Amino acid sequence: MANPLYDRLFDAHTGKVTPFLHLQDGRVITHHEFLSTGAQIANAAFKIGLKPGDRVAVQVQKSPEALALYAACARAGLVFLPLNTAYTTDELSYFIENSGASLVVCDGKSEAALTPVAGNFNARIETMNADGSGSLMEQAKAMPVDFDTIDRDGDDLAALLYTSGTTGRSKGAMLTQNNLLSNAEALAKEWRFSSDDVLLHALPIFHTHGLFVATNVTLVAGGSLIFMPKFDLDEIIARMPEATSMMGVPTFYTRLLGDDRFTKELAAHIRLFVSGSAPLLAETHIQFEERTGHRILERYGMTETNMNTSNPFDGERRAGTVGFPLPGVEIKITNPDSGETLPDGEVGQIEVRGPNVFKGYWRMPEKTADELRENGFFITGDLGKIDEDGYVHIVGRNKDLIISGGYNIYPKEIELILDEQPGILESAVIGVPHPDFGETVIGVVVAENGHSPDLEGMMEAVRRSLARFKHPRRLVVLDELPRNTMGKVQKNILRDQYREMFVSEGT
Ligand code: MCA
Ligand code: AMP
Repeated sequence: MANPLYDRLFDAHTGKVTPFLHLQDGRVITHHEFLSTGAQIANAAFKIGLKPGDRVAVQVQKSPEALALYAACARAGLVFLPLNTAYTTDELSYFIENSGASLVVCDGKSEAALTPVAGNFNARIETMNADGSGSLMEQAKAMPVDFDTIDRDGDDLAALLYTSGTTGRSKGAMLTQNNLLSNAEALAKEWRFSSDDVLLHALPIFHTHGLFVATNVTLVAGGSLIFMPKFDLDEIIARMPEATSMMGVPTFYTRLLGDDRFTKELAAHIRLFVSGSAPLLAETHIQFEERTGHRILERYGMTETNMNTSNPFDGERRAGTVGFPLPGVEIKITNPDSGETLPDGEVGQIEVRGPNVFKGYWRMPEKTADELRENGFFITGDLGKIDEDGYVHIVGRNKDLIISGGYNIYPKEIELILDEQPGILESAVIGVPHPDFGETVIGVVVAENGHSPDLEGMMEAVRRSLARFKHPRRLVVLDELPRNTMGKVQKNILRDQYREMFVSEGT
């Protein structure tokens, strides 16, 4: 037996004193040091009483220790459940309950608020702060730097990542060791990653992009990361000359283009810029090439599937497309009503099958059956077409989803809160174009007869429940919502009506 994910991503670097993490303060952590910390955390987790298969819910700032916790989970057969640092206690409560997590690791600042929540669901709580201090590392530091790696099958769960849904309830996507490993290997090969690569890492490590794409690809190739706590334009510009590659959401690239210090010379050492998580405007792609001579490589993925398609490393990186299916991945375009495959060139729903596709939603067999067909094809909810040269184009969404700065926001979650407010009859939450975030959220509300809505009170209710990035940037009051003859709210009409609201604004 073995542990495919740990063996390939981490254990392959045992004993290497080559740099793995270059930190902002100039410190360098070698592969060996990183793996030793991971082993200590794995020992501490078992001492606490965790067993293989247990879920570990993690809401901590980005730090080398946080990444070592991911390595520890892979090694100890624990299921890593990373959570956005912006989530509120209400949101976390749901994830802890639904996942049945045995351990919650949080920042020391959230400990007081989360202790009762963890207690309600019989989870233990430990802390990990941005500087690596906290109760978990205190225990880990007293532990041996060796750990007998737990045997795992490729089909065993490695991670549980929550993704919101159109009904407003989040679902835990079950990702196996093979899902993650097959994708990391395919991407590293397609994008020609090697041990010489130094990746500028400014993405958060609680989502697929920063954790499984940027980190796993670098690990599988034996390269290193310039590991930044967050996207900070000055820091990115300062460190870019040391890097060979960068991955980001489109906002990263539009922010760079907005700064005159970002020049061809600054980007000269980089061999590859990758964009994903949200559509990259063709205009950004073109401007980027004019400024730097680089063509950004755009790829397409999802939490449930890791990466599905990529523009070619060699060959034409076509603006406005997401390239070709990755090796081993099949894509088909189907009629959303009948499920029948459509000919190339026609627009339909994108379905995907391959070793990257998740195992299903945690403890939600009906939701899994709705989206994952018995023949293995996953219905992505994205609308697209395949052109005559085989490039996949995403042309829209068959799901009510807003993507702001690379974060997904499901309107239903916000509408449920707005609808509950006193004097509100109904609401519709929509995404409108935004120069910095790509799209941003606005809420359209209709008051009950005779009421004048308390907009500040409504925003306060949203703030209490939901992460900041989900908050509507504006609330608009209408007498009624536009509806079609079937009575369905026509969000497209609202989107058209308000599409100019933010176009000339900065951030
Ligand atoms: C921060 N804020 C946001 C966002 N980020 N609001 C809306 N959308 C956002 N994405 C809030 C802040 O809390 C702040 O609130 C205000 O907006 C302005 O913050 P600012 O300082 O400008 O933002 P920032 O801290 O610089 O963050 C922007 C960011 C960040 C760098 C674009 O959001 C980011 O790193 N995004 C990456 C997301 C990502 O990794 N997505 C991958 C998901 P206040 O008004 O209170 O100050 S994985 C995925 O989608 C699939 C699998 C895939 O294909 O990759
Ligand atoms: P998530 O559920 O956070 O994993 O987000 C997945 C969604 O992000 C996909 O279903 C797409 O709608 C969107 N997405 C990811 N990459 C791209 C891209 N390159 N272009 C357009 N949309 C994308």
